[in-house]
Amino acid sequence: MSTATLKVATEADTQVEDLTDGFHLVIEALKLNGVDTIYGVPGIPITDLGRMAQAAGMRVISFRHEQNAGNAAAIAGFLTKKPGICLTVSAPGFLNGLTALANATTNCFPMILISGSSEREIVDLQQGDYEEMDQLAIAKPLCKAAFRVLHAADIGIGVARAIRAAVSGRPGGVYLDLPAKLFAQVMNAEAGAKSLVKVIDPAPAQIPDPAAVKRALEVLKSAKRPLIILGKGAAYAQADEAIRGFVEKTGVPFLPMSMAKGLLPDTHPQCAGAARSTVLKEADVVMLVGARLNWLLSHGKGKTWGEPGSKRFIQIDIEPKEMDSNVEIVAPVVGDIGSCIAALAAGLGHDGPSAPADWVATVRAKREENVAKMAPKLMKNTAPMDFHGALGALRTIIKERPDAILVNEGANTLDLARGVIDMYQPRKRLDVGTWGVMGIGMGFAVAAAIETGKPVLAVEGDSAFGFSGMEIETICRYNLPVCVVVFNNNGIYRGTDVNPTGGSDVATTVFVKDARYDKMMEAFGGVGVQATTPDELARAVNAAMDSGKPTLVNAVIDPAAGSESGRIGNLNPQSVLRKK
Ligand code: ADP
Ligand code: TPW
Ligand code: MG
Repeated sequence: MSTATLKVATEADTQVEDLTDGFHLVIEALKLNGVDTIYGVPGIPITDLGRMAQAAGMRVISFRHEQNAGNAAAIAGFLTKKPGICLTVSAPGFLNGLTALANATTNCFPMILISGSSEREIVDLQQGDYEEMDQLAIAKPLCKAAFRVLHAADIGIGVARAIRAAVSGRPGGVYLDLPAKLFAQVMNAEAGAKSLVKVIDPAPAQIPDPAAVKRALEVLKSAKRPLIILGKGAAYAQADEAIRGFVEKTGVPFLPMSMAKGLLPDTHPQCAGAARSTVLKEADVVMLVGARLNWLLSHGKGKTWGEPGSKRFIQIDIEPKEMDSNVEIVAPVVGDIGSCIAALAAGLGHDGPSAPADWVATVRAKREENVAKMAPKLMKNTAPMDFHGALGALRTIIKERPDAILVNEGANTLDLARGVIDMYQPRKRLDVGTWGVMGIGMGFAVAAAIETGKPVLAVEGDSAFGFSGMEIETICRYNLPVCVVVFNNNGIYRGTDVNPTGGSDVATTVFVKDARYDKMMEAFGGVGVQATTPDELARAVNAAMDSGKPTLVNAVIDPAAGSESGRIGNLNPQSVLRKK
């Protein structure tokens, strides 16, 4: 604590006391728990906290908007299993970070939003303090846990509780409220050091009940058409070898959810990604591994799932309340995925594969048929490009560079890239997640580069990019190996809609025609490229990945190529009065 102490002479210089303060205690508490990076935006009352954290050897990454810093922290949590830290100022900065905190909680990503706040006495009497807001109360319903520290001596406990809350059980977002006064509070340095807590075993293993494991294996073995669905919880768990071993030992076809792609390669013989509708409709036993039966899986019922009553579900999840959330789960296995998969694998014994050969063959045939159907679309070398032609080029790049991280958002740009670009390694695909939220792009890209040191390819719809586009300055400032490809179709879903009144305002989904997003990157010293064909696109992206220079490629996409809301247009409510 040498940099964090202040010597104060008392009683006519006869005694000297070492002091510390709230600023230093917060930094030491985080460092003690292995936090080495903070994502945030400076300002009153946390400017000096950021400065001092940097001086103390932490990486402090300043963003242009708190939502992007929050998204960076959230995905850092997903990638590392340690809580990502986002640091913001009071009320408006806090609110800007809150969307990311809520999104992290929804996606089960561990993060801690630390916000400075105003004087409690003034806030609670609503006397109009600088950036006055009852932040703790507002954060509470949007995160897993929310804490406020009022005394410097409690900083260690506050940080420890925040870390445990974020990563134990089902991971999620935590809010930590630090009022301005706390930072300047002074206390004895030795007592301060003793008050800090190094969290032991922050995410304890949760071992499943052997009876639950046995029940699950019996259901799986009784299946005629079994299917394993891997979700992002399985990717988060970092039990990669165990999961792969289990899936291969059973021989059961597997379907990866978007961010679980690459846990086993999409080109694996058991991968049913290209036979999605067939396996969902026809499977008789479905084992969910870290995936929820939410809207992304049509709630486990309806047309997608074939005949009513035709399925039995096994679910592995750390959250007991998740079971039976949408349909009956006949074999719930509650525990952490690493422990559950280990127990299931041990229980399999030497019985060999449980997947009947005719089912495996059906799935494989469907998959090969669909892959063959798509192949010619990916080879089109036209200008302007359509989505498939452009994505065909990017698919080859990820195949050749499987350790690159793919960030992806948009509507058509998202849904089509998910299907076209095969992933080969775990936790390499980062996207809009459970909410389908736009705006994660540049925050995710920055954190992916910082946390992994790997090259990042961010494939962005032109609308999606706009939500966080200013952070390309951040990418240039920290000289990160990020290549952004903007799929520029002049708008949201399409660039061809017209104002039905014939008035001078353009249609609600249409942007400036032929915008040059590449010029934005040049403004900050990065590389900007305009690409009108898949060949040009491939050349530009390969050059960016080789050089590691911040790059933005404006990929010119046919404005008429997209469809409304990508693949989820069916979720749009329909007005009976709307004229077609
Ligand atoms: P996807 O969107 O990929 O289908 P979801 O976000 O819906 O995935 O589901 C992830 C699930 O994984 C959540 O229900 C969460 O509780 C669970 N989960 C997260 N981490 C673990 C873990 N380490 N062990 C077990 N379950 C986990
Ligand atoms: C925070 C609604 C879903 S997808 C999208 C919007 C605005 C943009 C689609 O256009 P884009 O992609 O990115 O150009 P493409 O290839 O189809 O043209 N606000 C938030 N989240 C969401 N999901 C929306 C709005 C939306
Ligand atoms: Mg678009």
